[in-house]
Amino acid sequence: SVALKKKVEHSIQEKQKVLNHFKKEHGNAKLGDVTVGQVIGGMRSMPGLLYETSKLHHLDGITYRGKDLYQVKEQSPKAPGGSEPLPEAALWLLLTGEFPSQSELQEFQTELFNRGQIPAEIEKLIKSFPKTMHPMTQLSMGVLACQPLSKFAKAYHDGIHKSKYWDPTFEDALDVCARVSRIAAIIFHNCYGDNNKIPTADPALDYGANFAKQLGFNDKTFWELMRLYIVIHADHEGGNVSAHATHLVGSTLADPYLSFSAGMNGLAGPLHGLANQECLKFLLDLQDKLGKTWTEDDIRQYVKDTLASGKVVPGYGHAVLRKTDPRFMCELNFADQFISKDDNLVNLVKACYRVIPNVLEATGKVSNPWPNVDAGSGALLMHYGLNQFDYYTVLFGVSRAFGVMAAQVWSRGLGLPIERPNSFTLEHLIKKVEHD
Ligand code: AMX
Repeated sequence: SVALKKKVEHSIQEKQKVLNHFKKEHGNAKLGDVTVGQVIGGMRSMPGLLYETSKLHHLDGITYRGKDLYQVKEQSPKAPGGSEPLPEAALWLLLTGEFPSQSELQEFQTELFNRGQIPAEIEKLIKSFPKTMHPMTQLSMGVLACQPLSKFAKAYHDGIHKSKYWDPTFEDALDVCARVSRIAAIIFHNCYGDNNKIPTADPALDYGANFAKQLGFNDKTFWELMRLYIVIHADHEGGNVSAHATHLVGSTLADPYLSFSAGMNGLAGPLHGLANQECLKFLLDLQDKLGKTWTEDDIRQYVKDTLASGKVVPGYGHAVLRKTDPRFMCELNFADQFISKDDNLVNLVKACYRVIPNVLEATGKVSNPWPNVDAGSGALLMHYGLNQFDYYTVLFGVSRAFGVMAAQVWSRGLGLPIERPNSFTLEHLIKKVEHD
């Protein structure tokens, strides 16, 4: 959309002025001290990244351009007759700080639909991935298969001036967001169906509905869930593994396809995006063991046994959050609004929420005993019949594209340099601390 590109260009130019002035005036200001514990402990809470699209607060949760998820849900344009926010409106918000007008939105929806087309030979390549390959591996490879289409890589090769890097990054970022749902739909049918019979996308539908339709789901409430799901998983500031991996690889001027694929490899880890698959497995195992007549005491004991066997309780805890994840609350609210009170699995999610935090707290070591986004998403998807749970992280990946790709436009727009933090061997670290 010409309007969107103009808006992004204008706000990047304005922000660049602020950044340059700020860097000149305050480049040496201190943001805090780095402790040995942080160097050894995964850089937890260490300031180290400029990331424009979203900011996580340890109690309020994620804000997209200053708006928390409840505000996003309330203020976002919706599908006709719908109540959930639209992914393409969230993408516009992440890029510009504002929601699009109705006419801007319609034009943008058409544009994303057109950008989503994948050349036949690349579709054929993605369709040839083996059924048994994990869907996240297929997602990462599917994105890489589209990399030859990168406009940034071509522009860089043709010698583009560095002040213009943001422009082909913007083009690629929108293309990646538009294409990733098509790639994901192909993967779904590669793994669980017939990839010669993928339902066609409909230009009259919005992004979330079209994605759901291509997966083979025609229930309008599921379309609403998909819209909400994509919006709430899109961005979680810059330090989480998928955003940081995308940002890090992008800082080398690797194009958005290469960077996003790297981010997806990080999302595939069980402590990050794969946790939603693990979480559903945890709930189903619990149901398997206890039947559908479980009690809260049964859950308590099951969680204690899980901890005693040296495993984490998936869906609980967070590196930054210290309260129930608002994304989990959005899922619960959706369940309350749309899902009948006799869904045993959804009721189990709710019962776990009543029981698990106390058990985790009692260990005395878990920094955050509250549920994160993954504690609820699987049960909602199961309710609508999406029970291929090794696919769930792919849904997360489709959504995450919106945040990390919008952020990459801004990283190139602000001319952020290649990342290169300092590392130590343990011997160097010990020497340094003992000498100081
Ligand atoms: N179950 C059991 N133990 C847990 C736990 C949980 N849910 N959450 C944290 N702990 C343990 C840690 O393993 C660690 O134990 P250790 O000292 O023996 O190694 C200790 O508590 C302290 O960890 P922490 O400071 O609370 O957490 P962290 O910042 O190191 O890790 C996270 C955060 C999310 C990886 C961790 O809470 C976890 O493993 N949770 C379960 C997996 C999960 O739900 N991941 C999804 C996160 C959201 C996402 O990215 N999708």
